[in-house]
Amino acid sequence: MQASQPPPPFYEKYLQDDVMSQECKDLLSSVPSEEDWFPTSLHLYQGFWFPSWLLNGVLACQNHFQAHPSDILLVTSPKCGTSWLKAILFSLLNRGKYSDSDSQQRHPLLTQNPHDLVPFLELRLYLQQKNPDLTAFASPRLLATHLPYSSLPQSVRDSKCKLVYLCRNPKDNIVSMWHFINKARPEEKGQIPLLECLDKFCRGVSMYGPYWDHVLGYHKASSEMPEKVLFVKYEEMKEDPSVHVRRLADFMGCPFSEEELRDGTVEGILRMCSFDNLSALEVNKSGKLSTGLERKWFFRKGEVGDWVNYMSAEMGERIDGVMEEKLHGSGLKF
Ligand code: PAP
Repeated sequence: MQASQPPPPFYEKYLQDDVMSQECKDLLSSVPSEEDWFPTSLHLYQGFWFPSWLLNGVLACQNHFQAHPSDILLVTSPKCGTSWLKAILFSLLNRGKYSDSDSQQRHPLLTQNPHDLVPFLELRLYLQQKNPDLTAFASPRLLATHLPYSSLPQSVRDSKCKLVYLCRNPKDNIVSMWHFINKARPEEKGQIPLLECLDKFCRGVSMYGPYWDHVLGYHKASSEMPEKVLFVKYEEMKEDPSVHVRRLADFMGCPFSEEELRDGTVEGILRMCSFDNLSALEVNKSGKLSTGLERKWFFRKGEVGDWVNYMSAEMGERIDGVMEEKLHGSGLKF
């Protein structure tokens, strides 16, 4: 009897010759590249590193996405708490529909993963179709991206749409990414040593990296256009989530009423979106996203400071040193 073949890795379909545009193929063969962990290659495009399987989606998004002034875009580097913020932003915008106990039983987060409810642009919509029809999205459209500020589609930068940017302490970010990559890699490729991830990160070579340039781009945009870009840290959200949920609601133009503040709406949203609640739901324990990634991979620990359980003090100091040097003068600290 023949041994069954393992399923193809999730990215394989996006690398097929008939799926990739000629523009993307030309780019892939002309820009600097590095080995990635998935294991595909990373390519330096507009100053940032993108996996080969993703670049087609990035180009399609840049070429075709038309922002509306009412759009709200969540922006993160991968593994900065995207799933959590997607859940929170979705709940904030749709809270009117699920305010009583009957409608709460039908809350979409109970049966759908945050990534299904708030789709990525380049990492889903424009990865799966060159120019997807977005007319079915209700206004305001809630969408997400990992793109750096300087690589956003021109219409996003030109329009009055709003951007919520979430970043995270790089040490926890690396540890989270390392776990994720090791789950997503084909089993026969084995595990990647954490030190290898760290070495590349410190050279700026990570998905959508250099990490510091990603953060700095949005930090600057937020300082210059606070009405357009809200800059949020995962650690601050964890420390005082209700303050930040109110800040998010104000920024998105849907502030809490006095009555909502009295009747526990903020706490209800935080309970629904908590790590414990979301990670225990059947929908997040099994099955795959349409991109092919397993839903359960997006819920690991959801803690601040978990890096100490995986990195030596020296490794931590090395990252701190690089970040201090790169963020020098920006007023930004982790
Ligand atoms: P993405 O950027 O690839 O979409 P993202 O959702 O940012 O991934 O990464 C998952 C991280 O968010 C995990 O962090 P960890 O590895 O350090 O644990 C995951 O546990 C965390 N996370 C997911 N849901 C929540 C939540 N509800 N609250 C807090 N953290 C969460």
